[in-house]
Amino acid sequence: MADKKILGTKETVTWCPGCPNHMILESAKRTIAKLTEQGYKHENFAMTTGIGCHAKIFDYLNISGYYGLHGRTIPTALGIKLGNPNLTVLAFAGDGDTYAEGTAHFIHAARFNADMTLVVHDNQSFSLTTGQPTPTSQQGFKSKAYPMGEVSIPLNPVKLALASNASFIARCNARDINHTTEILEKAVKHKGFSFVEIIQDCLIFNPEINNKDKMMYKIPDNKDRKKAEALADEWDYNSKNGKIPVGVIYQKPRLTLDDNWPQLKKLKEKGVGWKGIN
Ligand SMILES: Cc1ncc(C[n+]2csc(CCOP(=O)(O)OP(=O)(O)O)c2C)c(N)n1
Ligand code: SF4
Repeated sequence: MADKKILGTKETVTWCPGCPNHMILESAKRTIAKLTEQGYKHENFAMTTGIGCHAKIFDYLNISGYYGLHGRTIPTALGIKLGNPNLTVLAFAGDGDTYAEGTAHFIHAARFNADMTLVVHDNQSFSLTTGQPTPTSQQGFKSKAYPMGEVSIPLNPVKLALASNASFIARCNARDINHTTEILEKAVKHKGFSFVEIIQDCLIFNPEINNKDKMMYKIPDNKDRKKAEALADEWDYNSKNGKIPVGVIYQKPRLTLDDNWPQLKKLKEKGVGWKGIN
């Protein structure tokens, strides 16, 4: 097992004290430690990030990878997967990253069903750049960029994932480390594109939407499409009331990118990267 200690680094953590990114890091470490106990190899994990507060996780989590570009977390992860389909690839992204500049990548990664995990730290704000609204920010969100308040209706990422035929869709609460670890483990084990939307507070730039813990309730793993659509409808990223389902909202395995592409299938069967078949 990769001792949780070796999954950390010597870098000074610069997230604000109390920022739930600390908890997402802890959940990621626990997940990897648990999976290595079950036979996954520490050296076979690879990560990518975008640019943002969330992306600093690259400096604090001791696995190989690539500190990517803002909005390009997903294609970078996909590139790693195409280079060696035997790697266990985790893409850490922000909501700005994924649902603004990276929207097209999100849709197509879900369609391609590459066997990788996307972890979105959704704090409903472009936080590193001091709090402009993202596509999941609530209407009325006031910031220096929008002093009159955001007017557009937020998009619902769970609905977008369903419409894009994602084969695994989950949501969890950054502050619930045990549950997040459970969900991340299921996401990594899922064969195909797994999307985990983590609801995260930003203590500094969008405090109006913080403390949604009381609105959240855990659901049993769901495989039914109609039920998933109903669950996705329960919370629209705007309301400060109502219920927010957390857990596996939808899972339906189907052929992955590796299964559909003979060259990748061959690399998978041989357990090698491209160099290994030359
Ligand atoms: C290609 C590109 N576009 C825009 C930026 C500017 N930029 C850097 S971080 C950031 C905001 C990140 O927001 P989000 O992805 O939601 O992450 P958070 O900081 O909230 O964790 C932006 C817009 C950039 N560095 N590169
Ligand atoms: S600005 Fe917000 S998201 Fe960034 S580290 Fe601070 S609390 Fe976390």
